[in-house]
Amino acid sequence: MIRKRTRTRAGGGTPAHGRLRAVLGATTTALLTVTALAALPQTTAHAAGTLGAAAAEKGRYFGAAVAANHLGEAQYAATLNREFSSVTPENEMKWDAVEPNRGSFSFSRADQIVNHARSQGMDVRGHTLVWHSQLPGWVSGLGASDLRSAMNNHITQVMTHYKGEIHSWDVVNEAFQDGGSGARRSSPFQDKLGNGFIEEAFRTARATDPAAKLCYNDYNTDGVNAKSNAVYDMVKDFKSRGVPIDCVGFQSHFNPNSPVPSDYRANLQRFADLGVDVQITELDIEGSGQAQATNYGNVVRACLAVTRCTGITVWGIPDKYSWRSSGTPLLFDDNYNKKPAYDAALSALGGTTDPDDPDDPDDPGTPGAGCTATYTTAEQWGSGYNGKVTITAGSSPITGWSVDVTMTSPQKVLSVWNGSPTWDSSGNVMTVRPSWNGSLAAGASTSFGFTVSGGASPPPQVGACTAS
Ligand code: 9MR
Repeated sequence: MIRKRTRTRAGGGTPAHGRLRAVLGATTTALLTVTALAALPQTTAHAAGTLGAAAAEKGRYFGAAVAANHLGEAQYAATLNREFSSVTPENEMKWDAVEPNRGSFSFSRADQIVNHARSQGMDVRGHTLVWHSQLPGWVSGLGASDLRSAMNNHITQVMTHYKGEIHSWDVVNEAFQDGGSGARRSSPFQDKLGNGFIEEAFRTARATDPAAKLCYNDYNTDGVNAKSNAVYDMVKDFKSRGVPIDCVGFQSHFNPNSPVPSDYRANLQRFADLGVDVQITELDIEGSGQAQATNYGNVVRACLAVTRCTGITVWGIPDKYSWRSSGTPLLFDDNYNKKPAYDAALSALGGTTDPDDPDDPDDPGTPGAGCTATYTTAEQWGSGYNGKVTITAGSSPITGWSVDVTMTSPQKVLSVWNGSPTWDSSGNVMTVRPSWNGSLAAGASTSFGFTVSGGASPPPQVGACTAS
């Protein structure tokens, strides 16, 4: 089972925000002791420097879709941890991932994401319980009465496993057809159970985890059109009959053929006016440069203009891992540099990049102070793997480095080469320093390796590189 929630970022308590508070505290104390300065208001002008912290100051979350197999990549984890206050498992909670065979549930990859999120104080969006896609063949083969009980059992089992851990669930995903018909999409659920399957799924979900917000989620519903009208009518009907629904997710996958609609804000608002929260759930906008940045800024401003728009999730972190990577639709480039789109989103949230933030990869910082650590799995076998961490000096030479590598029990490190490890008391965290390879010229790299037994997954968590 998953550890229960111990703290939350709701209301602005991101780690980044915590750092900001610490800085403000120190600044405030210094100013108070130098009374002649009388410059206290300056401290309040210090805007949040990350997406999560800036969104929190507006009472909202800023999330990312996350894939479990990237969590071991140091820059991926560092960017996620620094910038985002919510995660959505990109594929790991879908039906084919968690119940590949009837009644046989497999939560390990989804748990990896939830555990990571919880350890960072992030919220989790559950995605998704009932969807026609990524649906195992055994479900499509069932007759109506079996399908009904399989659907309700799936919802109950998955939501029970994550009870208390999920802030919002996409209970039903993409149940309406594209185009002008406003009809329901053909699917095993629609075809065998009829329109009532959506209502039944929401009722089962509410009975299982009454604390989770229950959302209907879809795409091409971002502006006012026949499809969004059909969803609107369904939500209105649910609200009038007391069918439990709390939120509507607008996926917001935009590209030149499907641009940000001019009535985006108005559409979000009309749903909010029905008495549900609205969330931007899978945002990505193909493009580059200033045009892309302007679109991102407009989407963020639309959410902020709607009181019940409670948060935004982007569908991935760096462009290279996007489902539409060729369209470079995300906020970070392949090397995790912030794009103009990032700056536009942050600035629309009221934040600004802190010029002195040492965690900011765009901040040149103190010359010579830096190094980065990048993890890859070099070999893998049934019960273990060889890991490799590459250390690269920043723009100036370094004479030493250190990196924390954390294994998941019962995994154990059997040997380390090209690095000297020391261990914490749990035996799970090793701090690796150079053996012979501490001195690196500016931009030069070295690597160390290690053999792990006790499980081929999950990969280790590799912390930030500290240079000396
Ligand atoms: O990003 C997901 C991609 O990795 C999967 O291959 C794909 C399979 O259908 O699903 C993608 O995520 C989808 C999301 O779950 C629902 N809305 C559309 C998203 C993009 O296809």
